[in-house]
Amino acid sequence: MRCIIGLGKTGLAVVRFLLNQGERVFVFDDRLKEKDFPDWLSRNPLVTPITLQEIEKILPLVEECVVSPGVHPNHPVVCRFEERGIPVISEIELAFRYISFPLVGITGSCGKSTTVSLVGEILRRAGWDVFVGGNFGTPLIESVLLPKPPAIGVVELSSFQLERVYTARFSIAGILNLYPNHLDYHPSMEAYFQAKGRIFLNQRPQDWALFPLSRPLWQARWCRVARGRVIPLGVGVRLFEGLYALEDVVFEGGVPPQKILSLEGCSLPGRHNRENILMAVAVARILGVEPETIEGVLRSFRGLPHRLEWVGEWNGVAYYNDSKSTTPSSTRVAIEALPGPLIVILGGKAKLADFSELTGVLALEKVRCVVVYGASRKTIEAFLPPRVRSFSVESLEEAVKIACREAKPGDTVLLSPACTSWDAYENFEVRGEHFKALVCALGKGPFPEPS
Ligand code: UMA
Repeated sequence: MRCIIGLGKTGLAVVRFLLNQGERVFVFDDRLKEKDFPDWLSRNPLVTPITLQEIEKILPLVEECVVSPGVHPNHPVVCRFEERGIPVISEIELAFRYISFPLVGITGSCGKSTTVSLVGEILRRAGWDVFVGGNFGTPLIESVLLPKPPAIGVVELSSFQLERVYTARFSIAGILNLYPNHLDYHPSMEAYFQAKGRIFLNQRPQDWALFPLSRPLWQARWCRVARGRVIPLGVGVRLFEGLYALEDVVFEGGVPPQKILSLEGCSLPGRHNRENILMAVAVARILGVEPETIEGVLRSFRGLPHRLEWVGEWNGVAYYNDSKSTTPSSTRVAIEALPGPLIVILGGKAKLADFSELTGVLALEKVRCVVVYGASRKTIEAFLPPRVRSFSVESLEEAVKIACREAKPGDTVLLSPACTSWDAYENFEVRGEHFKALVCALGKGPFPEPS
């Protein structure tokens, strides 16, 4: 029998799948008592819930565990199964055993959801029947229960999911970047790197490995672990192979280089989005999509909610919602991406106590002022550069009011918190929606569409 650890989105999808296969399962969740489970699970005689105290009893009956990504590797239940030599796998690994279509896997610390959805859009526009999911939205295992298998799957992969991948193979695998993140889960940056690198683990020589050359720290190591054909990607540099973007033009490296397509009219801001776009273009080109189709999608793609999302413009001031940024690294990327003058709103509940990565970028001339709010505001304040004007308030509501008061026509107000939302909200989406509502109320919205 299998034991499913964690009954959130992933665990429930795994249980549903295994029941569909006629299997009996054990299920474990620390919040088993508090949770309301659907009838198909709580009343099913094939499902046996177990508690921490009951683990010893079931050990001889369990052949394999499927653990949810958010369950820490040092969780006592995970450790007990591992000590006993029982394999503990991720849902991605389980799904792969049943999947008959090729997979494109995208990972990285930032930008993977945007890239995955962009790839999905391009492939759909080109006529592919595509499944898009993974860490972004729908668990991969759900694709196995579709009435008709898709032609291809495009999956966002977190380091948590990749850590427990053993045989899953991604015909096209891309790593966008690597910044300090989830270091409460991975013991070191090296361990985080190793987990991400598992995306290339089962590639064959005919597969494709993609990564930007803009991260010189990691690039040589990606080259060493990649087993497929490597396609380097470059923004603002010429390459002899791979794909690169100079200004608004994407070239395929070679002698002479070939102009592939134009990025004019593409509304995703910032250099990091150029890397996301290049990754998506590379995947699409490998799959034979025509440049005109890619250009069409790039011109109409507006990005994802809460990721440098344009909210509106009021009195000549543009407002951006980047609530998804929960680490200093991704906030740094957001500040770098937007033109000044900028008013930056930071705060919430910090994941890390170190905000030094923001000190330099907040000292840039283009930052007019900084507003910090929420539970970790004192921690953040200690890292603000002396030059910058700053305000410290309790709530996001007050932060928005101050930002609006300080902004002059031509300025941009950016919410990019560098912290989790858990001091005041259920998740980053709720925080982002609240920010948008506050901004719209200030401007007596709704705002006009950007031209
Ligand atoms: N649980 C325990 N014990 C624990 C921890 C959790 O019993 O110690 C239980 C909880 O009570 C809950 C369940 O496990 O019932 C939650 O499992 P989970 O945290 O793995 O969450 P899921 O709902 O399964 O969602 C996961 C991903 N969450 C995480 O990786 C934390 C979702 O990514 C993903 O969309 C979903 O699977 C489908 O694949 C979210 C995320 O924040 C968006 N990801 C991180 C990120 O993007 O930075 C990696």
